Amino acid sequence: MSTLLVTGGAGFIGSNFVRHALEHTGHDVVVLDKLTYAGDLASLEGVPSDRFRFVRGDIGDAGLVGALTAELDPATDAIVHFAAESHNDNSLAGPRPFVDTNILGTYTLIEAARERELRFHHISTDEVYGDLELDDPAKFTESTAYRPSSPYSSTKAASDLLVAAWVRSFGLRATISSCSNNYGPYQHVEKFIPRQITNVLGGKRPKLYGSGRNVRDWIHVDDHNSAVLAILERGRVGETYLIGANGERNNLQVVETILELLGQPRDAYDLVDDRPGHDLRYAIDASKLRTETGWAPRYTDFRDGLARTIEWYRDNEAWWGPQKAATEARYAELGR
Ligand code: NAD
Ligand code: TDX
Repeated sequence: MSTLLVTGGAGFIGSNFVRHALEHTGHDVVVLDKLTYAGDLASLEGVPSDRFRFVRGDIGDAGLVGALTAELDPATDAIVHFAAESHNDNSLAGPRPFVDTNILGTYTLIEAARERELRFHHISTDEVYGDLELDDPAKFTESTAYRPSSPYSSTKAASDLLVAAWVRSFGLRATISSCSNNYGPYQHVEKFIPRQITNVLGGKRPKLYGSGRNVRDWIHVDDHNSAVLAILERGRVGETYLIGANGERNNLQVVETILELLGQPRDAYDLVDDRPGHDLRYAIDASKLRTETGWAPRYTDFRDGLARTIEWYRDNEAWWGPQKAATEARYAELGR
């Protein structure tokens, strides 16, 4: 491959992917991003301009998508599709943009990929499988039935089904990856870990939904992105791969670790109203990915990865500061 068309490359995972791909591969990168509230060109500052181009636009704009895919060579190039409306709380407050971007936007991209016979990689989420009981020894695998709970996860599930149908019906050369919760630099302050870190840095208390017992399977964003590259290079077309790094923790444990790393009492948090329909637990079995591609995570010590992430937010208030007040105002309206 020589050029990757990366959708959503100004968002959290996409911008980290762009840096990772430019650093670790010889690919050039073209980013297509609408720059919604979640996209920020500052997340791409300093990437080498001779191998990188930014295009502002909507993945649902068939004319623009067609013009960009016309530049790609099916023999060498690929589309890596990160763009999405990604926040569960926003999907509960206003689902429409999730339908437009996650479903119709993905449809627009796979139609363009089909026309040009381009390799396509679709970024999905473990949330398409719904949730597990807290005491269930099981984890999600590629054969777990889809059972999404929220407007966000149901639109991600719908987009996965479109991609899978385009593989079967039209021979689209696509792969899908479904990853667990990411953490790391450049994550929007609306998400759990950055919200709590920046609350504490600003002298405020972390906010835990419900009992704080819900479990997420945390993975560092660089490990997610190295897995995506492994799938692009060595994954089998038509297959889905789950990405995870055995990082299960409940939300209370994560908040206690953040407080401890920031020198605060471990109980200096508030319990707030629960999220409606709040998924209990996610857990990933990544055996297929590991066996077929040889991928392994580098950030195996969550506490260490979290400490580095805290340092990044401490050093980069100029990046997150402008979003913080508006984000907390939205949460205040929701009572969370
Ligand atoms: P994000 O919200 O930080 O970034 C999304 C990016 O997509 C933004 O730059 C935004 O401007 C752009 N975008 C939104 N709508 C667009 C449109 N219509 N056209 C073009 N660009 C548009 O999201 P993220 O956390 O980086 O997630 C990236 C992908 O990874 C998503 O597909 C998400 O479902 C998936 N995912 C995220 C996680 C996680 O923990 N964050 C875990 C698993 C999977
Ligand atoms: O202030 C908070 N307090 C709190 O207790 C926030 C923002 C969240 N939470 C809880 C809800 C979840 O149990 O923390 C957990 C993580 O919440 P989010 O960061 O909103 O992530 P989640 O809903 O688990 O979804 C994330 O992982 C899967 C991403 O946002 C999705 O894009 C991805 O698909």
